[in-house]
Amino acid sequence: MNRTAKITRKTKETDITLELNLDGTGIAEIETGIGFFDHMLQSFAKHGFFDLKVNVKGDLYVDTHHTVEDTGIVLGQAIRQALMEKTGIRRYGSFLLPMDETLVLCAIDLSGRPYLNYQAQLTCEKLGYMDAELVKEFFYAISYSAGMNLHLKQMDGSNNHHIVEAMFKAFAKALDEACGIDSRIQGVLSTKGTVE
Ligand SMILES: [Mn+2]
Repeated sequence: MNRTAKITRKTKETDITLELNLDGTGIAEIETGIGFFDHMLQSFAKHGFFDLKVNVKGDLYVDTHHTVEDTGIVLGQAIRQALMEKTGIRRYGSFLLPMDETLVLCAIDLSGRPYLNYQAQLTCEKLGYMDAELVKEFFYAISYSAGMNLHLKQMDGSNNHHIVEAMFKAFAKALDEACGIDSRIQGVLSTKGTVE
């Protein structure tokens, strides 16, 4: 079974086409117009074993805000759509990802209820061409559009590139676990009977 989604979303600010396969191998074709963001999305696909195609034509003449935020919205929608009724999935996932001096914790509950707890101290304004403050906006957008409880916490680290890359990789690993199928689970893993 391949759990996939294809979403197109066009506004006056961005024009996005995104294809996601949760049961992929990590093949990524990313073009957002923001080099650092492409690098992060490629890391996300690779380390989560997700196949991901993203094409964004955003209003980069304004700044990088709409492009990053809207890509988060659409990626969250794709995750939600690909998971369908969430039958048989583990629902919870977590990962503690080291990258040199950096250590990042990510914990996810695909509960249907959006929540973001983001704790990181970036000390730069820009990562390449991308505004550093947009890292939080990106994860906020995903948590709300996918309906997931997402905790991302920098436990240690000083290099901003490492901290952000570790966040994307920890998120990928935790999401891969949470989306994974456990054959012991009959229906949906909830005493309430639903995680919509
Ligand atoms: Mn890197």
